[in-house]
Amino acid sequence: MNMCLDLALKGEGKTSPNPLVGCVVLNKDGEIISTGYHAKAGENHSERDALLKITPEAARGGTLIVNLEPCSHWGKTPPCTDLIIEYGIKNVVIGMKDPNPKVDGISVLKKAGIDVAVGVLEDKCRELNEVFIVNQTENRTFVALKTATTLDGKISTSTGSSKWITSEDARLEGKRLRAKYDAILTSSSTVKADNPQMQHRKKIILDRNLILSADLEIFKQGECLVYYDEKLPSPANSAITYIKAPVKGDKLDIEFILKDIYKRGIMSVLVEAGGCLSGSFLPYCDKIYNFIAPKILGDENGKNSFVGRNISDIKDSYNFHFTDVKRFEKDILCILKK
Ligand code: AOF
Ligand code: ZN
Repeated sequence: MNMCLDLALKGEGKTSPNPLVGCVVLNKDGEIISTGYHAKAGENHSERDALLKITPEAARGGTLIVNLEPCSHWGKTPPCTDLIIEYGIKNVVIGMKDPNPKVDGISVLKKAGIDVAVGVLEDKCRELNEVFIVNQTENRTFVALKTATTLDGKISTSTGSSKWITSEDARLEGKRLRAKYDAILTSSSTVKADNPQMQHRKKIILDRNLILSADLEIFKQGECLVYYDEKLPSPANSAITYIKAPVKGDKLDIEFILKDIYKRGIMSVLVEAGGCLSGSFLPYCDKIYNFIAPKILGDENGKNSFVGRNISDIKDSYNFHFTDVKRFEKDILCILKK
């Protein structure tokens, strides 16, 4: 199963809206005779990828191991259960049940007389497909947020000086994280302050008052979606997708935007912004990547990573739990989930 998870990761960043799936096939003597993975939505599922590399004779009486329940429905590709049965596989070992309601592979395999074991390394399997699980069970985009702070939770000094809080290896990891997500999201204030490139295939920019000019670095690469106040006239620029959004309080309505990006097929998003937008996204956030540098500003006027509300009781804090901590040469990365 660990091998399946490694194989599945080869598809990372390329399978959306589909899950990450890897498969290992053993012959009746327990020897590995094939492996496969899902490389891209619309292409073969991992089970089909693995089985089509071998003959039914080689696989007969063997075991198929896969991190997600094999599908039993016609989607863009035929049901994997048909092929598993046709190949005479005797045992199927599954990491987790498929949250996709169309899939009922376990019963189909059992009915065909195959021995099925479910729940092997289940926690790891669920973690690998955390985005797919949220998409399938809650019909919404998975929201992750990245921030880089000093030990006292500051993202810049009071004058906005922030280059750089963390060191290069941690910043590189921050850029690598982007590739896992369908889109990155930021605010006009971040773009205005830093004129960043933010390399990604899809970028979402919240620019309520349309203050950003189209010649900024961020617009020079990738597909850009800009959300702005619906009361303003539509800007004319064919290279950028401008989308009207309602305003709630004095901000663009985040719930509207999250629903809209899901409709547009964005299954996961990484928010990279300053304290205001990060604070507004906290209620919708599934996962936080918080890089921490061993620096302390010690200045109450320094800018905080999350702002936007007043609370007096500690019980009202947003509660996450740590799922992982990674060490870099100087900095650390804390990973938290709801
Ligand atoms: C994958 N890769 O290896 C497995 C999947 O439209 P289709 O035919 O690609 O079907 C997509 C569904 O198939 C997906 O939502 C999931 O429930 C199931 N299993 N999908 O993309 C795989 N095993
Ligand atoms: Zn399948």
